[in-house]
Amino acid sequence: TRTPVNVTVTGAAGQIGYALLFRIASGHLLGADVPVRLRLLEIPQGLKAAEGTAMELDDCAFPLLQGIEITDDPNVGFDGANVALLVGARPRTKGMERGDLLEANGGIFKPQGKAINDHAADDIKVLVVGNPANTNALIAQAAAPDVPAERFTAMTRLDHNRALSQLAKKTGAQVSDIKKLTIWGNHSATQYPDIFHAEIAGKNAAEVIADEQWLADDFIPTVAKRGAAIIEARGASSAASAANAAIDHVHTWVNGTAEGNWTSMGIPSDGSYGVPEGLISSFPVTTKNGTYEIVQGLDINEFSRARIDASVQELAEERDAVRALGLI
Ligand code: NAX
Repeated sequence: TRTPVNVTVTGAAGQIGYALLFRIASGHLLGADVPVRLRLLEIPQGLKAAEGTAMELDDCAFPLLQGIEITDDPNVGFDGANVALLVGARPRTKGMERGDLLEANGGIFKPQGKAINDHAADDIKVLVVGNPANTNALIAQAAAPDVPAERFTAMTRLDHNRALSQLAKKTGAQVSDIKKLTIWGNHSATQYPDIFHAEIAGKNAAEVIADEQWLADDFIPTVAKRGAAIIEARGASSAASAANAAIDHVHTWVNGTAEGNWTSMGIPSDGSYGVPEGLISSFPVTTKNGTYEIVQGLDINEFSRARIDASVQELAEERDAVRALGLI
């Protein structure tokens, strides 16, 4: 039998947490043969609801679930963590300026980064889901100098999956026929879903579509604004699809991408594709044996260049703002 993996989920009592925890416990995060121990990290007001979720987890009698611990202390929550899913964040409320939002989240992600630095297992992998995800990941990473920087990642897999689904719908293909799609940049409205290297049943997607206007006026805004459309329809923000994407992100990171395909992850830039080193930006990546690599050598056309640059510019501004606040 395999050693259990310690998985910490912050914001465990929230709606993404509720959609996420049961799938982790049933083996979808790491594999059907990997036992897990869950740590639920919440703020004091969230502890009671987290206890309720833990009761339901107990009631599922998941064979792989070897324990649940609930805490409001990051030092306890990340102790021995192998995987950390940072979901809890401070949402933007009405009238809140970006600086206020970044500062409030700094108050969450800086101490969590420090606790990860001091207490997590040596092989810790971090996925930041809570928004603004890329910059929150940067804040946590900066507070964890002893952890290799590349272990801090931000979620753009939901955007990736949304783009796959839109493309499948447009072309009548199955999502499983679509490969090599890329989300570039920030998980925000400036993100750039790129189909110029994507393949649909082996054919170049941009050539299959052959409609730049659809790309610019329909596909890109539909993917980028999907979160708002879900809120409008559901009366609440994406939860199950976000949890699913978090599962996909970590599963792919741990278990590898398929030959001839790649995925999108927000990761610290090494300067590839003109993205300033250190920014946590989304790239096309392949994964293998728990590590990832940026796909190199893609030809970036003018249409893509302008959109990647705009999103990266936004990330640089967020970085400068958190730097000015002393958060990194
Ligand atoms: P909820 O408001 O339902 O839940 C958030 C939970 O986090 C609450 O239970 C709260 O008590 C807890 N929390 C707050 N501060 C905490 C802290 N310091 N430590 C531990 N727990 C803390 O939000 P939910 O719908 O679950 O969304 C969570 C985050 O995901 C939001 O920031 C949201 O913007 C973000 N999203 C990110 C997505 C992505 O693709 N990267 C997509 C979905 C989602 O919008």
